[in-house]
Amino acid sequence: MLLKLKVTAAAAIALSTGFAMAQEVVTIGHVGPTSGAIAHLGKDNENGAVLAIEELNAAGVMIGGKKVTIKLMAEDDAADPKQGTSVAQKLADAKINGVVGHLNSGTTIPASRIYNEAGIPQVSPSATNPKYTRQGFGTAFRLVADDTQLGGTLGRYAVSTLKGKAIAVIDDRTAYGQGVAEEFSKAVTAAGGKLVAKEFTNDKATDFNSILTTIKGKKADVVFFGGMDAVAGPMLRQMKSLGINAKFMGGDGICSTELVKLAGDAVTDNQVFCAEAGGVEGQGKAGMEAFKAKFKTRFKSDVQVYAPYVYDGVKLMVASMVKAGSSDPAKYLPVLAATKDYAGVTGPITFDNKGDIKNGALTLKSIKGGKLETLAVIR
Ligand code: ABU
Repeated sequence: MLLKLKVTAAAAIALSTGFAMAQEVVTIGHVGPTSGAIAHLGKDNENGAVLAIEELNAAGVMIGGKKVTIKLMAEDDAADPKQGTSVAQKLADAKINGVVGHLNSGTTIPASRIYNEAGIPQVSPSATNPKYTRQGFGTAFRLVADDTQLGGTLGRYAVSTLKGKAIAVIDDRTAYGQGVAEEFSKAVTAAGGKLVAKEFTNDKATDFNSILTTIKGKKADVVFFGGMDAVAGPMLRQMKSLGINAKFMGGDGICSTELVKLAGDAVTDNQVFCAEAGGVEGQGKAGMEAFKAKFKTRFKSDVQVYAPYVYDGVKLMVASMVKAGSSDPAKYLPVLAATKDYAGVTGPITFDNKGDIKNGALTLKSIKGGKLETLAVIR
């Protein structure tokens, strides 16, 4: 009876001081495509946020002298720009304290205007189209290298290292796919390489016979695809059916654990090359391996690509609130912007004046022995 009375009294206090209680919950939004063809990547990112928040709450977070609980508000944008802006508005209306996301450039860029207008800090763990941080929004931050760096490095690699003589380019017409393919093409031309075909598809396509037949006719020895793993996998299978033995390259969108499964036995060792838009070297490798092991124990699945960047994004955002002594976006935003040498599992994080990571790395990988193997970390 006494216990019941105590609980009821606590509930009454909570109700009567609803505003004060609400101040003790800090809400971080996460948005990615948790439905559709790249749901595996969206879920991977979301799990990065879940893990960070579980650890923060377990350790206990004090902001401005008060213990707070961090809450995740996770939304699905289905990699669709319209759905992306709709969920961004939902998060802005809910007055979240910050957002980590979205996954795709095509959703991140339009959503960034909504967060900027609402004054909500946004950290993208994976959107690589340069435009995201070139809109003059003080609320937009990126934890990875951009398509200029990705496409440029891969273009030079195609000519100088793979010795491609006839290079074909395909893109999926998304903000990411088209952007990275353009940067790749520019770098190929600048390195003295020859582009023999420029084709396009879309991010939901499953039949590539027509464009691959054209590419076969041009005797391409390197095929670059600007797009995501869900399209690249079937494309590789159809290349094999058509007898195209060219090297296959792509950016971070194809550089996933899932691509290895999707391509299966359609690829040979050292045929597929891709680059993650980040990477760790030296002592940083042990921290990344520990993160991957922890992630596997918690979610019973391997990291796809960007879960560690989401994890860092959430922890960095909360660390900025702690340092500012406030979860009010207007108060912690300048602290977040001034981030210098934050020790993330993805490496040291310092932002430049656009909100881009300074001195971001790329990790060049190739499929070998049924796994993605690291060839080099490039800065
Ligand atoms: N960076 C590859 C996947 C996300 C995007 O930029 O669309």
